[in-house]
Amino acid sequence: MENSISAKVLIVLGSDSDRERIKKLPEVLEWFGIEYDIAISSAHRNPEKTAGIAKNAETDGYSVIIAAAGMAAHLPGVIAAYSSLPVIGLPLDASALNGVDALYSIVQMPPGVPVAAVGINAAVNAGVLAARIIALGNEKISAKLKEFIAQGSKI
Ligand code: RP5
Repeated sequence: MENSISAKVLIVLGSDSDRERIKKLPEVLEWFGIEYDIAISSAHRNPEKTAGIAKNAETDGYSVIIAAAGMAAHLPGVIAAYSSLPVIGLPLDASALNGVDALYSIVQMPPGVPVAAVGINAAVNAGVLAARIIALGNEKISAKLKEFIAQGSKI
């Protein structure tokens, strides 16, 4: 297998206040040896910045985008509209509805613009899903994934 998929993930957070809830995500990506950058950009407060980040993600060398947001979490959907990369939506518990609002916003994308939703605050699964996508075309990450599964898929 050639390393046709770059081991580089872009994490986009809807707000600086979301950092606390995704704490495990960098740890997971680091375990796999996946490079990442974190951008803070709200789909409604900084719409043009968000569009620019999404439009440039592929040429910037990222293979997967993880977009995390709470409340009416349209961020992953907006990013999926501007980029053809796989987008993993990570709904966060940031409101009186305890993340169910964000989950429904992310999981109910209209046909043709998919976002792969993980569970509420499921930062670990977002990271492992990114690793699984990258492993399809990256020998090093594929080997790490096999090691991860062999040790019980725990981090
Ligand atoms: C979402 O609304 C963010 O992802 C955050 O979870 C929540 C609050 O955002 P700010 O009011 O800090 O912009 O967009």
